[in-house]
Amino acid sequence: MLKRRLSSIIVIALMTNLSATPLTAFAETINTREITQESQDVVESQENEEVTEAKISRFDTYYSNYREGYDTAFRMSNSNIESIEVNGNHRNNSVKENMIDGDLNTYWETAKVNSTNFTNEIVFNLNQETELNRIAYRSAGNTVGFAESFEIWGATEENPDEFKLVSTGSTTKTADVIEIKFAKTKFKKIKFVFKQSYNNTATVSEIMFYKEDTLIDKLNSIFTDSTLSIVSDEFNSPDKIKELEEEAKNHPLYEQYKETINNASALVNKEEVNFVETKVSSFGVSDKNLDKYNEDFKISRDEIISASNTGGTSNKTAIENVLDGDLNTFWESGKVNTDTYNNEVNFEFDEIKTINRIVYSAKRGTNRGFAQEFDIYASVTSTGDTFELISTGAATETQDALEFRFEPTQVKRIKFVYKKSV
Ligand SMILES: [Ca+2]
Ligand SMILES: [Ca+2]
Repeated sequence: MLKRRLSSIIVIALMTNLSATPLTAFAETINTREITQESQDVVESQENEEVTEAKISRFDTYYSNYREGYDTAFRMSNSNIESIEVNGNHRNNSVKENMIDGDLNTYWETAKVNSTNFTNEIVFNLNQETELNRIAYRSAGNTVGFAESFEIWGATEENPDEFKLVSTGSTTKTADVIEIKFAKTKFKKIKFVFKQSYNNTATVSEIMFYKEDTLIDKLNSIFTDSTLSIVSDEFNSPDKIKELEEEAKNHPLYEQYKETINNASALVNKEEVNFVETKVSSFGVSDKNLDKYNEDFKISRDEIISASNTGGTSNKTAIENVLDGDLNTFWESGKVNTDTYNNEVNFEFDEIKTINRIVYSAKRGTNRGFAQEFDIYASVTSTGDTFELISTGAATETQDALEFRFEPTQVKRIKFVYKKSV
């Protein structure tokens, strides 16, 4: 489909603008995965062995559609829990069995609050010694009794009566299931100590034990930070990212990470952007030939998966109107450009396409809102701060459809910024 490689999109838009200001900054809001992330500082325990500071984050997997598959692969079965011991008994009907009944609404609560001479702790005795590196924990739903500061101790089959400190951690109370991650360790017994807890009581609505998942650690470190713009050295080559992708295909959470992997792959394999001044010309395709021309070269409407704009809309117009192929329908921004604000329209394609043109037309009967000066940014990813300026142009207001031409560029998302308009 060579013909489609150089395609245009039809943009029919009206913009209201009073002043012109250069674009100074652009950024996207990124959702960060972690709520907290403790440093991996290593501290020395009394036995002079390494004790890791736990990494604590919201346990997104618990809320995922793929939890069942994930648990099958990585969770220690509750059938391996021989018994649970608590040193503070239980309050009312909040019995210890509630910790592992699979129901977040039921919980264990100690009958004895923490004090200067009492610290709540729970010991899980296992049938089979098991190597674990994570505990998923949730307090009672109202966060009363949440373990704000805790210690995890372990005893092995070889020395079942000798507990050693494995990890320490602290975090802000939350009603979410959290993941507490530490260096993988063999446990015959697990002791969870409530060093400090909300309201000094101790509660657990569910506690779950997980084995090491080395792949998810890699998948969570594909990008260097939450801007999702720089691929980590470990994966920053076509071969390396391909290898990770192949490995990830068998992981229970692959569907959740697919987009992240695709975005990293797009950046790693990205062709260099050649910035040029936009070549502005009349879009010289006659009405008679337009359908055929569009069929050959235009990105079709169903290949554009989202259209959005900053600044809202006015006159009951909609951004969708710029894609409907009808010159008589238009979009108008609800906000005018100012010294600190430039209107932008954004489009996302279903996949990366190589395009070299935007076709643009103003509202019928008036040139109000015509884009006299503009910047065009492109990104190869579906999310992240990865836009690059590919072209800057200027045009004289006209009722003609104009073609804004730039170098063939790979585009997943494209952003058109009104720097100055009528
Ligand atoms: Ca429960
Ligand atoms: Ca239209």
